[in-house]
Amino acid sequence: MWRSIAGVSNSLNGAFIVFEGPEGGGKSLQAQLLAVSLERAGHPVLMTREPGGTGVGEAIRAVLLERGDVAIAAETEALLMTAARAQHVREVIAPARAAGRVVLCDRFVDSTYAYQGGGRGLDGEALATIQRFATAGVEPDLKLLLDLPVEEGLRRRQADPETLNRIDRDELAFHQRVREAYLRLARGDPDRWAVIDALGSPDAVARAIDTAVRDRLGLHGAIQAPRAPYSVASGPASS
Ligand code: ATM
Repeated sequence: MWRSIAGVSNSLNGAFIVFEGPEGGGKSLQAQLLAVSLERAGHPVLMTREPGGTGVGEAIRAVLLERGDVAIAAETEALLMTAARAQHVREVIAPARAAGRVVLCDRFVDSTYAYQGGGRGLDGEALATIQRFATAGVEPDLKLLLDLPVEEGLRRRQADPETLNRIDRDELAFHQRVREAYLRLARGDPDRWAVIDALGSPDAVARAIDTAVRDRLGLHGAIQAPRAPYSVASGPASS
């Protein structure tokens, strides 16, 4: 299986790359663009997301995000996010990596630290304990933080009100704590995180991501550069 030894590995087989960040940074679009870029370079890719990615995970997602009518305590939210992850790791992520696919995941463990830890104020040690149980040691090789000011991210999200979920509707201060938590996490482990300025155009963000993947994973030449232009008709993605 691929391991991230910068400058040594020339294969992405089994690499696990996660997209993280506050709302409106365009994670979903950028994951799709990176998938296209990697597949053009001959790497088989699996794209997935959290909460979700499995039958039970998508059912949990619907309860967590789409049900405005049920009360969900912060602890319940953390456990449900983490329960979905336990299934996702075993049913999707670990098998795909073992088969040599590059796994691109829209959110993972750090979303729980940022939203339920930073945003909701839950204890980080308690969250870390349940993450260890859920992931059984499966860890991303590279974490891409698509960072942008919270006001701009929420403005982008609100441009598409139909897709707003329960957590999007939380107060501005909550989202600010989430962003700060992400930036702290990235500062604490700079080898694994790449902080990407998500304010730029989708093409500029995509180029920064390609560069981060090449540089951090020691894959010079593995991804075609420069990227082909992509048509992004509707502006930044909503997530
Ligand atoms: P997106 O698919 O738009 O990223 O939405 C998923 C939501 O779930 C997102 N919040 N909003 N709005 C972040 C939230 N989330 C958590 O709070 N904790 C988690 O562990 C995960 C995976 C997601």
